Amino acid sequence: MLKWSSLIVFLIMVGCSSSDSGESNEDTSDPTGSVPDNGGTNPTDSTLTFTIEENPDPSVSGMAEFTKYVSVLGLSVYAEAGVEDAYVLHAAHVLAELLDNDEDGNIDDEVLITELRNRQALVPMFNREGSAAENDFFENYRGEGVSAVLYGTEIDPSQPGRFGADATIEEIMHTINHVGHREIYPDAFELEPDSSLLTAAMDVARGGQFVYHPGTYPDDAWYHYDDTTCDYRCMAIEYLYWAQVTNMGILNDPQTCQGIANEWEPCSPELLESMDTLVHALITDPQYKLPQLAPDGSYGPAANP
Ligand SMILES: [Ca+2]
Ligand SMILES: [Ca+2]
Repeated sequence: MLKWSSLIVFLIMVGCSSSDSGESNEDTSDPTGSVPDNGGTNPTDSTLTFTIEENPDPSVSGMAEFTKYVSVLGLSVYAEAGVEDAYVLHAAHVLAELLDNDEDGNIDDEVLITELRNRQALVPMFNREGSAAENDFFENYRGEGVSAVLYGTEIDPSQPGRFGADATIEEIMHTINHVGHREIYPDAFELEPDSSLLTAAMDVARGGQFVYHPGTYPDDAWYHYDDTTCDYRCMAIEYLYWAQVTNMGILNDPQTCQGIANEWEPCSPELLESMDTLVHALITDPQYKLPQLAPDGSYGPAANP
C-alpha cells in the first residue's frame, strides 16, 4: 500500500547518519527538547488529553515545514498544515495506545519508552507524498527517531488500522519496532539475516532464507511479499508488523484476508498461532511486552481503570 521500500531506504540512511546527528542539532533546540521527562512510567495528567500545539521546533533541521505538534508520553507527533487536526489526534492516540496498550495509565515497557525518548522518536505526518514538509524532512532531518512516515491521505480515524483505509497503526508500529524494540531486544528483533528470533521465524515463513528476493516463493511459504525492492531488513520489519496486527485481530475479515493474500496468508489470530508458531511465540512472549490489543484510536486511562 505504501512505498515501504523507499521508507526503509530512508530509515537506513537515518540510521547511518546517526553518529553525527548530535553535532548538527547541537545549537538548535532538539525535536523533543521541550518535552519534560517525567522520569517514571506514569504519564503525567497532561498526557491524558492530547492538545495540538504550534510546532515548537521550526528551526531544527528538517522540521521547518511542520505547523502542528502533539506531545505524547514524552514522544512527538509533528504534522504539516494540511493534515486535519482529527487525523493528528488519531495518530497521537494510537501512539499512546501502542505504548500503554492496556490503557491503565502506566507505560507498559520502561526500557522501550526510555529508548524511544532517548532517540527522540517522532511520528512525522505529511499532507501527501512529495509534499513540501516531506521534501524538507527527507532532505534535512538528521535525527534517529523515525523509521516510517504517515500521510494525511492514508488515515481514517473511523477504521483504526483497517488495511487500505488507515495506515496509522502500521506506520507508528514500524517506528516503535525499528527505533525501539530492535535496539533494546536485538536477539529477538534485529533485522539482519541470522541475527534474531524474528529473522529465524521469517526464514521459515518465507520457505527459506532469501537475502535477495527469490522472484517466486516456495509453495509452502505463507509470507511472500512480491515487492522486489524491499530488501531483507525491509521484509523483516514488515513481517513483524503483519504478525502483530494479525495477533491483534485487525486483519481478521474476509475482505482484508483476500486483499493481502499476495503477501500474507495467516490473517486471523488462530491461523497465525497454528501456521507460524515461531513468530507467534515471539510476539506474545511477555518478556518483550509487545502490545497485544488493537488500538481503537481512543487512549483513555481514565476510562479504563
Ligand atoms: Ca499499561
Ligand atoms: Ca483505546
